Amino acid sequence: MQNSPQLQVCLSPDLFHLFSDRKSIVVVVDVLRATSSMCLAIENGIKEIIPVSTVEEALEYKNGPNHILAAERNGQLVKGFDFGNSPQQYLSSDELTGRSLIMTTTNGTKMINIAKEDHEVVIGSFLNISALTKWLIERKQDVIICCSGWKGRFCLEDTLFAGALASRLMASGFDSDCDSVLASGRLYNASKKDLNGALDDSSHRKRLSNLSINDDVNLCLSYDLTDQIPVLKGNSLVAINKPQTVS
Ligand code: 3SL
Repeated sequence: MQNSPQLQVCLSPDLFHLFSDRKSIVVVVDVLRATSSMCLAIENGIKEIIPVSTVEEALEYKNGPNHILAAERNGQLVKGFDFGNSPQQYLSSDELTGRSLIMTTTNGTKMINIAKEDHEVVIGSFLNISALTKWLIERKQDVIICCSGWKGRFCLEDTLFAGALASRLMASGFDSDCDSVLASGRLYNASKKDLNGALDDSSHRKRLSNLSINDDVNLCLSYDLTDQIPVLKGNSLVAINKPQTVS
């Protein structure tokens, strides 16, 4: 008899060394807003996303043909960059189709670069949750859902998404001996009727509100706007199933 695939939830990049097993698929989550923006960018025609950890690394790509450089720190667009981390910038294909997006964000791209050393990495958000769930079930491999958090700390929005995905996977035959699977699932189930309300007094929600970034939050909490699943191949995130657009 085949064993059930195992599920873990890692609540912060700083805890990842405790979970890393060199074999699980890692789902990187940064609901507000990096992984939501990535899903929309791929949906709307970006050929690949190169996630880099620092602004300096992003600038090294400056003169590349067809490159778009995106940088966010502390919720704000970094000076000198045209693109940041607002998912609304990735809603229209006009400027995106066939181009490479070089992206650095405060937490999300950092989590990707930590996980990629020893694991297959895919990108999760509410925007692609059903397609991602189906794909993970079909793969029948162990999974670690990794929350990007905020500068090493726990954050509520990523935990709610982890709980949403964990609940679906556990209902589909995954097994787990991980209390953060239980905790995130219980938190999600208590909050799912009003995710926006559940986040109302959370630290990143307040941070974004102080910057007048509210529409992004509603967009990032929408379910299933895309079937695209960005997967890391080498240093680039590309769509798992999408034919490449020629630029
Ligand atoms: O931390 C990140 O990677 C970002 O998603 C943060 S923000 O939502 O752009 O502020």
